[in-house]
Amino acid sequence: MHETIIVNVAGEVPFFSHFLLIGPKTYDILKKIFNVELKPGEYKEATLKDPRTKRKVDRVKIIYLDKNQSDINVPMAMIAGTGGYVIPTLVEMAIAKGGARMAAPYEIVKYRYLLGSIDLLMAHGYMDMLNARTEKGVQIARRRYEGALSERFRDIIDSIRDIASSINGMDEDKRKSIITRLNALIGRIRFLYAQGIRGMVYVKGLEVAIVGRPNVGKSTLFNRLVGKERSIVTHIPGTTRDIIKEAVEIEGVALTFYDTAGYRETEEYVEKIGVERSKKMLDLSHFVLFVLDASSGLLEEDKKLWKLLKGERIVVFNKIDQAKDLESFEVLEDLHRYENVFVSGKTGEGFGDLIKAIKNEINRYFHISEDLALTKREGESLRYVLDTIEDVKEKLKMKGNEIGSKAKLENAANLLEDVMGISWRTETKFKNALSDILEA
Ligand SMILES: Nc1nc2c(ncn2[C@@H]2O[C@H](COP(=O)(O)OP(=O)(O)OP(=O)(O)O)[C@@H](O)[C@H]2O)c(=O)[nH]1
Ligand SMILES: [Mg+2]
Repeated sequence: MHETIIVNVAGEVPFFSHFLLIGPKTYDILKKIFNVELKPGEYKEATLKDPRTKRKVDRVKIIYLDKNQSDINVPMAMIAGTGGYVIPTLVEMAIAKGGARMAAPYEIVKYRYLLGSIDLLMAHGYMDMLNARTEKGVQIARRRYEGALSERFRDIIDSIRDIASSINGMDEDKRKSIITRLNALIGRIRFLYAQGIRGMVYVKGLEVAIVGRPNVGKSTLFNRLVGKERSIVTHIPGTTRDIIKEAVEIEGVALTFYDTAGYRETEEYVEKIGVERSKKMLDLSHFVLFVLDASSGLLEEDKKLWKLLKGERIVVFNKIDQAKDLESFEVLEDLHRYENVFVSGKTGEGFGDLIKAIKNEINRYFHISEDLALTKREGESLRYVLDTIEDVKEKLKMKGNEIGSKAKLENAANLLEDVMGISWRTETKFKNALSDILEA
């Protein structure tokens, strides 16, 4: 670390300011600003003066740690003050006197990574903690930050390398024993994979799109579900154009509902874009609320959209206050494989059933209590490693594949190590691994 950065720890609290100054110039900068001798590890009081008016801004408390005392091997200081003006004054002076700069929230964790005290899995856990939506989500993220996932990755890497190194001088017994070990390893990776994919839902929540043809009442239902008049409702089909989202918490899980543009074939330019976005939401959602209009009966567009749906869904018959022709819906294939609920967005009738159906969907994801989570990138890498090992297992059943198998296993181990970011550490690696968070 060659820069010196200022971290505003207390954030926006007006009557309390708490800073960290971190980096090689920490000592010099503090000496210039406060004109005091600082001894490592000692507590010191000093007066902060405005550089222009020379008037006293605040009496601050400083604790300076040299590089041996600080946990990231870089000098740092904690500075606490009470007045609101400490913030701009101190920042201004630290910049002017020593070229320090204000740090982004993720920078501490970046330095911890670059300096070797945590890996990328842990770094991601730290950021997940800041972004977690529920208590359970924080717990999972914290375990990751503390290294629980890294430990599992290391075990897997060690096992892979161990097995790879024992592939030589093969006789039948050895071949059998290696295949047994590969089987056990496959089981472990599968378990971690399944657990981690479900676990991430606790951190990030579930995404639920409300879909249906125009005018069936999607926005009306959306507003009721999120408890506010967020989306525009009119009698005109094609009212909603862009996707509108809002999060609520149900059963300790953060659900983000997406109100989408009504599905229909249209040549109207803006609406067309909206419809494309709705279609995309079908793939991104964990499940959808498919809305039908009970007052109009089934239309051609309902049928078309039904055919586009692939995943889990709750079928919501809306406008039940004016229900007419419910039989017409029976032609939808597999209609009764999914939960059917009957509601009125207008009167609120049937909403208890809808919430119950949503809770059932949530429970499908959470029937096991998870304590680890994987990001998409980590999940894909594990998946790849799993496929590789299964492939190696099949190949090793026959003679003559030993050298190739050994190399494949070694590559798989290297890939996992790369996901952890521990073979070598760069800023680019950090940014790539956390891009899902940093760019959000
Ligand atoms: N009678 C009755 N009318 C409803 C009900 N729910 C919605 N409506 C009316 O149906 C019309 C369309 O409602 P929206 O919520 O805008 O429908 P939408 O599906 O979002 O429509 P688009 O955004 O155009 O796709 C409005 O006039 C609503 O007041 C209901 O349960 N009963
Ligand atoms: Mg709408």
